[in-house]
Amino acid sequence: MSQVTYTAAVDLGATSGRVILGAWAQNRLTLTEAHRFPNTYRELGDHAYWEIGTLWHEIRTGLRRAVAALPRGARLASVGVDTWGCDHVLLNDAGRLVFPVHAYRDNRTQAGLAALAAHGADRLYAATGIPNVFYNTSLQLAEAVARCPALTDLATRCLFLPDYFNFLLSGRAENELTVASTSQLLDVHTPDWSQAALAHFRLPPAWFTTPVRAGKKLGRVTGLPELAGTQVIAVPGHDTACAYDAMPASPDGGDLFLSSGTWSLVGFEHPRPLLGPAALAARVANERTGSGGYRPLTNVVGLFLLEQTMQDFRTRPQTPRDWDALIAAAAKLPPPAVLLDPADPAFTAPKSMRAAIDAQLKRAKAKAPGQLAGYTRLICDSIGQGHAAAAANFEQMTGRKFRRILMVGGGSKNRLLCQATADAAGIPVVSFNLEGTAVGNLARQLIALGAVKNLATFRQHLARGLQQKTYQPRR
Ligand code: LFR
Repeated sequence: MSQVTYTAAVDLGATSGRVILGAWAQNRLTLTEAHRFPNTYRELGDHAYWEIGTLWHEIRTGLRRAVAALPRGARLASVGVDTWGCDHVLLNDAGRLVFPVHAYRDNRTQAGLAALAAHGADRLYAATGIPNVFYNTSLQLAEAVARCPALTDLATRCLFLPDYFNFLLSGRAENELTVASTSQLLDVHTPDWSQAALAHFRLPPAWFTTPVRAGKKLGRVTGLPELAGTQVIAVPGHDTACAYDAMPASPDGGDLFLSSGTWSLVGFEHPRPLLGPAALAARVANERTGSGGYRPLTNVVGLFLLEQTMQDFRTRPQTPRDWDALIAAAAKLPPPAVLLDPADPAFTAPKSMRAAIDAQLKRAKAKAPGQLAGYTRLICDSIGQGHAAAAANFEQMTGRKFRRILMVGGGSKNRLLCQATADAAGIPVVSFNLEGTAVGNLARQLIALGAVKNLATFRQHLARGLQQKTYQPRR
């Protein structure tokens, strides 16, 4: 019998989390969803917090189910954790939380955002390669320290969410590079913290340790008897880094990457960071790859627009069939006369997304759609246009010419969005039926375990077995 390597990915998104069991045999990866659960932040007074205890409970439930799903006699070799970027915990030496875990959509960073926009954003961009955005860890921590100065005495360590779950699983506290690179606190030219950025935001350098690379073995799982012997491996802690790792890209560099979910992350792999005024104006974030390289990307507001609008309509498709019906109804409508500007700050965390959209349309003297299908059409066309604008910016900045857009994530199942992207960008979109974030997470574990030689080899094997659909631009 051929050998099978079993690994588990804990993959947390802002609206849902999952634990996926991967079985690697004969150069093929088979996924089993062991557990899926909803995630949301909760508001208390004026602030927004993650339910961190619930997330940990669901992770443990998922890992137990993953082990229960193993064939008799098989063992789980390792587990890795990825989450959305930027969010973090503050701990003391005993590993206790000393500050509640805020959600990045909390608007506590607005004053800092405006202050940095007025003064210093370009200097910090040169130091960190990260533009001034409301969710940055830098602004969050600066606000926390300014409002609660005792924190610099209480806390001794800052871990990002994947680092924290790795710590709960293994007992080892490490910062990991890819998620650290979302913070606006990492030096853009080295794999270590930027002392200039830490000083600017008045943050204690001792809170951070030199980030480890993906693939680092952190120790064995403790405190979960079912997982005795299973290794905890640091994978790219940032979900987007995992999704990019999983892209079945052609080695010639002609592919633009699009990870489409709550956010649309449009970018590519590049040997150098993109810096300077044009990159700053286009809000290019020079985040790091699992291999330590660069993946310049633009964050376009994504399907959050549609998810939130559905909440206003108090309806959401429950089955793939319901989704098809909504998308078909939206596709039949005439193209909207005016598209949305997805960069409108009013879309960040509105009380009502529908009202925020209507207000923008009113300013543009355009009529608001009446039905959910109309909003769906407007949102998909607008996001597609946002993808194309990001692609054009990258081409201009690098002199590259992209030949295809590779799309993974929830949005890759939305044919309206795929087609709108191809139409606006004028190049084919190839959408993959792929849980990109979980697959990238599993890939890094398999490489660390020696079951796969390297990422290029993994991508080659992956591309062979994937279902894909190509959307040609209609002009
Ligand atoms: C996507 C993501 C994006 C990041 C945003 C906020 O899940 O990780 O890459 O910009 O969430 O952290």
